[in-house]
Amino acid sequence: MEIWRRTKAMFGARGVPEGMDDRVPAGQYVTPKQPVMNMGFSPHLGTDAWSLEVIGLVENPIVLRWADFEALAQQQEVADFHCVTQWTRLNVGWEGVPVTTVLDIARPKPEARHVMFHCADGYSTNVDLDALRSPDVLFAHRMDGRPLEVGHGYPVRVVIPARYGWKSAKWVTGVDLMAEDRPGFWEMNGYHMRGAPWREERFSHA
Ligand SMILES: Nc1nc2c(c(=O)[nH]1)N[C@H]1C(S)=C(S)[C@@H](COP(=O)(O)O)O[C@H]1N2
Ligand SMILES: [Mo]
Repeated sequence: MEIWRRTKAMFGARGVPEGMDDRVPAGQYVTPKQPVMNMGFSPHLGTDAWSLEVIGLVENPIVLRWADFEALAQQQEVADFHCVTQWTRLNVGWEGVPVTTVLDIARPKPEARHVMFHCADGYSTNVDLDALRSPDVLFAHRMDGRPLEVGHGYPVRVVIPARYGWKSAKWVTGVDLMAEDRPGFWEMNGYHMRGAPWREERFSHA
């Protein structure tokens, strides 16, 4: 793989820069440039066409249009990104709306325990609601100081630093709150239901 060859050239055989071992989970290597990882195609979705629907087990189902979303308090953060195909990118800069802000508006019912994200490319992925309550989980619209590139999820994507990258849904348009866990696109194809990189939860063995 081309990235791996370049990484080894930069960072040595283990693919981890010096002093960064505690930032890189087992089985990962560091890549200097974030690849675009798509199931299929990159939908071209303008801010006018985009909306975010929050449905399922919520007291207040909502549809946020771009203007509503932009008006919510924004947060910036720097976080590491771990893809299950073994690349890790350190210090990715993100800006967006904390997912907790949107959940506070929609008000999950007490029986809601899991979420399915739905995306404009037909992709879906499931995440446990507790993980989404972490303050570093964002609906992001800027990456490294610029609006998201189309390939990285323009106009809005999810970012969940404590999960492998496949849970960070790009071109996100829907959030469905559920009582029971259900598999999304990759989870139906053998990926782990939770997918925590520090536990190396890559695949389910059920
Ligand atoms: N809608 C959608 N979201 C997606 C994907 C996808 O194919 N479609 N790929 C996932 C995978 S496997 C990873 S690693 C990250 C990659 O994000 P990036 O393309 O910005 O590097 O997006 C995730 N989110
Ligand atoms: Mo990935």
